[in-house]
Amino acid sequence: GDDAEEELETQLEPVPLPLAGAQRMFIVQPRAGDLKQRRAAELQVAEAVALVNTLHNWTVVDKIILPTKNLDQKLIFGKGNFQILTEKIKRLPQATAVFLNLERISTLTKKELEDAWGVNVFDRYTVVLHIFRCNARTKEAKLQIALAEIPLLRSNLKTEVSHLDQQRGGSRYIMGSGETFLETQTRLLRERELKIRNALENLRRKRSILRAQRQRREFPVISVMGYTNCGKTTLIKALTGDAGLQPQDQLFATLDITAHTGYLPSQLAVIYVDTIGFLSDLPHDLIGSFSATLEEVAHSDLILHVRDVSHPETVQQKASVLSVLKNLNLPSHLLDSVIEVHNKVDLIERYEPAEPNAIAISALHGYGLEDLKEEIERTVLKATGKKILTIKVNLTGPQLSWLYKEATVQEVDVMPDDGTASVKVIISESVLGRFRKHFPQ
Ligand SMILES: Nc1nc2c(ncn2[C@@H]2O[C@H](COP(=O)(O)OP(=O)(O)O)[C@@H](O)[C@H]2O)c(=O)[nH]1
Ligand SMILES: [Mg+2]
Repeated sequence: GDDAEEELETQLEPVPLPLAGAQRMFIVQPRAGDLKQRRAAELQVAEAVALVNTLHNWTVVDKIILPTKNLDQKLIFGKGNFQILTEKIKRLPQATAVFLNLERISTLTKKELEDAWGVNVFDRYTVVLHIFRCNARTKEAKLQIALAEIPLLRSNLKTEVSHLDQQRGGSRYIMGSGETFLETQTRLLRERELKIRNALENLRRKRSILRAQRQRREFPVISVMGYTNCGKTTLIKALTGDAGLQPQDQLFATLDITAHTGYLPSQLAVIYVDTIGFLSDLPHDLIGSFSATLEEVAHSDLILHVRDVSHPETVQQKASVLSVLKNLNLPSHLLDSVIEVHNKVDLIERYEPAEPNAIAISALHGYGLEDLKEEIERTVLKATGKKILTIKVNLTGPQLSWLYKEATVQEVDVMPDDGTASVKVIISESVLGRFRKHFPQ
């Protein structure tokens, strides 16, 4: 029942990671070998910057690209470059952490670098995992993250134990059970992993029931998806203006900080949800957690697929977004109505989309946004079954204020002679039904 479930949830509370709270990051991007890799490294740094900016209390203080010959070896940088790096970090006292943009660094290397630099050092796996964790809304997503943390805990454990061994001159750290410390901890981790897997299995069975119980929402929800750095946040800002400062946002405060109110050309209010960004070379262990954080997308009314069409890998990126979307078990009407947005067209001369239905914009310069809003409105009205109607109301009664409250009033055309008004509203079938019932004619 619910009690057992709650107990399990507290047991599976994610372990605290050192990345919680505000971080001011210095990004270090190792570049393999020859100069041809320079452009690739620049793209990787841009992605890392956008990744850090995903969380509102993280900032980038500086970034650097450094060549390395030893990507797979213990020493990541040559002596000279390591010195440059150490100097640079010393001159950045405000930095709280170094984000070393490699998929994984060993716990040992991490410790050595931290000793040399005097700040925390994080690899991509840890950073990405933390972002996923902050984006996990559903129980399932949280469990997926807990699962992805297991390998991290395992490798921390190994280092911790070898550290203990060095201190005590042997591995005779024996608990009452006759197990060594390492054996006990390894067993606990294995048990934790098993529990998480079982809980996930149970949730999957229950999920369809939960979904059916979900309440109908009043405002259409639009999920904005795409690769990290493609311009999702810039676009949402451009579409909503300073909506974050408007009191209306309190209506959505329960939803999430990444939800923002915007208005379509006919004054229909919609909520834009900034989803977690796709990443190039997502570590394999994290694919499950990534999809789980996107699960909520299934409950939106419309998906905007934003592409950075100036990116050299834009075609592959599109393919991988579409393939993830297909695997999310989205309702087919949602999958079929995806609006493809081609962003950053200011970087390409005379851009013409290859896809006939795509909308070319520059979120940064505000180009193409009116077309986009119109397209969003058309699609949202269709998806939500809302209609734009003109209703005649008697001004002596409460009809007009009822409509203001329950629907979106666009225009009121008063006829002074007979005390009525023609009211143009955006209204759903169900609200219209209630209106007719309240105010029979
Ligand atoms: N040139 C250009 N840059 C853009 C455009 N839209 C976003 N950017 C830049 O791309 C980077 C990533 O944007 P952001 O909105 O944070 O991407 P997100 O990771 O998808 O949320 C930022 O430096 C933006 O200024 C655009 O239309 N043109
Ligand atoms: Mg963003």
